[in-house]
Amino acid sequence: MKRVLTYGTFDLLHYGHIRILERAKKLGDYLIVALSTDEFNKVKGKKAYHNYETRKKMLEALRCVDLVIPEKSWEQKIDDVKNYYVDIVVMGSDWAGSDKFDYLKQYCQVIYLDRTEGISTTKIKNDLNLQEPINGINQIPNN
Ligand code: C2G
Repeated sequence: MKRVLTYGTFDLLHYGHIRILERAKKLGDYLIVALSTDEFNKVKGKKAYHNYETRKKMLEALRCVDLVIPEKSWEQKIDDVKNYYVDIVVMGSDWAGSDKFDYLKQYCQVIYLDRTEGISTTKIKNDLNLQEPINGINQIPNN
């Protein structure tokens, strides 16, 4: 059982996200997504359109995702790799060589996959000229 781990905000889920998740899954048998919490997004300087619970539900609905865990800090990755017996950490090529990931090579494989050109959450927001969400209308119902 080869276990793969990836990290991200995955806001306004789009085909660039789907492509990296599907390619990551193909590298092993079990895919864990460490999803940035709303609080950690603030640390990253990001404000997600969907909150953590909504982003988590959307990822959990994907056939290629086996488990979603919270990403709460930059420093949790070694513990994640050890606690979840991770064989491979996968990230998009925009993270290639980053000091946020390359150090994990002493604990597991680190693979960077080509980022999908032409799509990003920021592009979607800009193209739609999205305003701040009106409370409640953009959350997945609990049922
Ligand atoms: N991605 C991609 N192609 C795109 C957009 C994103 O391959 N067009 C990949 C990114 O490279 C990343 C993943 O999708 O591997 C998630 O992207 P984001 O949600 O933007 O995550 P990011 O802000 O890069 O957070 O600790 C690491 C961070 O949490 C990563």
